[in-house]
Parts: sequence; structure tokens; C-alpha cells
Amino acid sequence: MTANSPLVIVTRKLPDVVEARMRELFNVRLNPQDKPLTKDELIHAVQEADVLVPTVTDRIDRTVISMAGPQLKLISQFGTGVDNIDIETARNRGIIVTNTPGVLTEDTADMTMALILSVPRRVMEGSSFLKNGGEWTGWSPTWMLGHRIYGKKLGIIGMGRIGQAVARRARAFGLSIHYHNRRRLSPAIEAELSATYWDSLDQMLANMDIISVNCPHTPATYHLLSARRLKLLRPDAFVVNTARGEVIDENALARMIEAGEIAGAGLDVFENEPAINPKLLKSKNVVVLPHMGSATIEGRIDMGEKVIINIKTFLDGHNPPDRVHPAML
Ligand code: 8YV
Repeated sequence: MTANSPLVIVTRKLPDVVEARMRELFNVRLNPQDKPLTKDELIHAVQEADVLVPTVTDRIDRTVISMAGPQLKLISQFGTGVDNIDIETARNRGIIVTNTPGVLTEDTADMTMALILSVPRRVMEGSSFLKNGGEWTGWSPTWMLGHRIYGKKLGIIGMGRIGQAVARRARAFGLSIHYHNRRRLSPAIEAELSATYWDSLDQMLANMDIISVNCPHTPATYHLLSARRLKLLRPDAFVVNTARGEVIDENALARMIEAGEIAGAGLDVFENEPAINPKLLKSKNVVVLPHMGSATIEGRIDMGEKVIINIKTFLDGHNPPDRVHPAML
């Protein structure tokens, strides 16, 4: 590795083993302080880097990409979602974009299940009561009653890898599986998951007990759960989102939960992260998590490994395996 080797700039601190391997393989500039880059710093990075490794917290928009130097040839996202990157502008400038699909499927599905269980069963509420010094006078037949999971209808929006992993888990909890997706699954997968397809999202929403958002954020899915669609939900329905905040009109959701028009929500992602609608923070019917879906050490190391494979393959003159094409979105 020489100082003349292609420069790889990583925008955030990654797990130690990932960084150590990157140092062995590449001429890499890391961010040990983990301070997110400002827009100016990002622009500076794309003017110097041959390969940029951003995360969900970096907005690689048209302005940033337009300022890139001609040496920038690869944006290797540490993450599966690429809605922070203007893929179209990158493509027009001949910059390849890759992501890290597959390796965070099971972790994200686990977190989705955790929220599906936590909200109706009031798990966080019970725990906070005790931890915040609530006076527990002992077991009571009518106190802290939530709602049964078994036998309820789960409507999954987005039946890709993560949606299907959620379905597999949810079946074991006795939920019946319903889904809406751009494309209907093959009969074999539908049979394996005992999944019912709803061509009409509106009709599915009106009939479900729990909705789980598992689709990517694209221009087509922005506010897919709009105020109008949220109104279709039954007042005893719960909403879970581990995908992207932008898929739900967060203000409308917060208003409707406050008004008792929706029973509650489990949210790992928000429309304007790290900001969260204060109504959601206050509501006892809402469980909020700070975007932790893929936050396992194993998952983050696997993501790093994917990034390394994409960069190494590209620098060796081959097509990186996890290339994102605009048509995929
Ligand atoms: C990642 C995610 O941690 O991969 C994704 O799409 O939402 C997260 O789990 C994050 O995006 C890292 O860039």
C-alpha cells in the first residue's frame, strides 16, 4: 500500500476489526472521532477520495455529487438503504454505488418482532414503571393489561428479504401473515409463509391488527402511509416501522395516536432523524428506539466485510457484487 494507492475515505467510525482490515488492504482515511461530516467536509471528501464509504447519516445529494472530483469512482455505502445517496446523479457521472444487502436481514427482523411484541404487551411501559420508582403494590388481575398477539393479523408492507424474515418469525407467534408488495411473491413462497397477498394497500390497512413497514424509502414510498391511509387503520391497530421514517407521515401518525385513532406504534426510525416528533416521545402507547435495527456487533462486522469486498473487487478491476442500479429502487 503506498500513499499513491487509491484513497478510500470512511465517514464514520466502524468496528475495529473492519477498520484494521481496511488499513491492511487500502490507503484509507478513517474517522476515529466518529464526528459526522458537515456538508463542506463531505464535499471536501468527494473531491479527494477515489472511494467514499458513507452511512445513512451522510446526505450524498446532487450538490455533493456534482462537486466530486473526476477521481471518485465508487460510493460503497455501509448500509442497505441508499436513500441518502442521489443514485441517478451518481450514475450520470459514472460513479458506481454499492450497498450491504442480506447481512442485516435477521437482526432487523428480530428488532421488528421486538417492537411487535413490546407495544401491544406494554413491555417498555411496565419496565419504565418499575425503574422510575413507580409504587408496585403487587400483582393485580386488571392492571397493565395489553393485547394478545396470538391469532392477530399482521400486514407487512414490503415483502423483500426483511419482510419475509419478519413473516417467518411472526408465524411462530401465531400471527396470520398478510402483505402488500410491488410484486406478488411466487406461489411457493406464499405457501411457505402462509401469506395472503393484498393488491390494494388501502384494503389491507383497513383489515389489520398490526402493520409492519419493511419497504425501502424511495420517491414512490415517501409518505406511503399518508394521513389519508393512516385513517384507514382500525383504532385498535398498531404500527411498527424498522425501515425508514419517511415512509410514514410522522406528524399525522403522532396526531392520530394522541387522538386515540390508532392504538400505538413501535418505531425504530423517524422522518427527520435524530429529531423525533415530541408527541411520540410523550405517548405511553409508543415505543421508540434510536435506529437500532441492525445494531449488533456481528451485523456491523458483516456489513464492513461486504463494504471491503465491494471496494476490493472494484479496485481489482471487476464488477462489485452489491451494485445498486437506479432501476432497482
Ligand atoms: C444501517 C439501515 O445501520 O442498512 C440500513 O439501511 O437502516 C441501518 O440498519 C444504516 O443504514 C447504516 O448506514
